[in-house]
Amino acid sequence: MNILTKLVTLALINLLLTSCSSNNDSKDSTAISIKDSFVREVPSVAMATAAFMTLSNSSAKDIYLVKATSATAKTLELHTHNKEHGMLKMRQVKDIKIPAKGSIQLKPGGLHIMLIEPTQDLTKTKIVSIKLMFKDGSSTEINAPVKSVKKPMQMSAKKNQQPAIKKAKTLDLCVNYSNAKEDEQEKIIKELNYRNQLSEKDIQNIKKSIVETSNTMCGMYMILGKPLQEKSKQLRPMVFKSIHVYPDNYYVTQMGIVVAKHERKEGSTPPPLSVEKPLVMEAPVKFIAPGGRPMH
Ligand SMILES: [Cu+2]
Repeated sequence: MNILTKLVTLALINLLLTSCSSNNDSKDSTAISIKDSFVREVPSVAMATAAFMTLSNSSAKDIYLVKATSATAKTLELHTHNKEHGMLKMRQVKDIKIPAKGSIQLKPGGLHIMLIEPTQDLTKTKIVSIKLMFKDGSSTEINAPVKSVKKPMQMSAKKNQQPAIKKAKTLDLCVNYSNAKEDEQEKIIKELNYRNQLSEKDIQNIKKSIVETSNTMCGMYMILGKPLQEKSKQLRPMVFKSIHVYPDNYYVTQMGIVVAKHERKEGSTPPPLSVEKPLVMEAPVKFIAPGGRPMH
């Protein structure tokens, strides 16, 4: 080998090394970060389980997960769920795209990594190592904890739909109704009905957006929103009256039912909460008592 060939060889090696290291920076695996990974715990007789996680891509190009391997199962496949004839069915996919500057969630009922024929008892294994391979040949390894996912996904999906409304305080449901979306509003009416909060008049008037006597206070809130001001007073045992001030009207409720509506104009005062005492009338007949004194 003469000096020239030696130099050329060295230069080539150098070039290879530098191009390798610059490649390193743009490797798919370095742009990917993974969080919340777990493998579903299954009984030792189960033929398969699945791994879930969130993959984030910090680079400006789409990255494709193309393959996964693990010592914990014979075969690993990339899967998704499709709805067919109203049923969720699993399908193998050739890759999973992690969008540029974005992320993708592998979750029960959606995309997942299927671990077919586990080689270990997953009720005893705590951590599963999975190697994820990307389109450019780079790879990364994750350690996913084994977690028991007790509820079937359909049940948990159903449970997740309603709890906000089921748990909400009645007053909040009444007050928030007017700002809710249309499909939410239907659910709120259903829930308030279930709690026996609404009168028949409410159901009619909510659609008409008017408040009349025999609407409930809840119905009034649903139609008009929260009042500008409220004043309540217990008049006597079991009689509780309130005045609700709205821009155009005062509404008086008694025991939670609208009993009166007064126009609110410049200079008007709210109606009194208690009815004035009846005037003492003069007795219609004057007579002389046995003692001789006039009575009335
Ligand atoms: Cu699957």
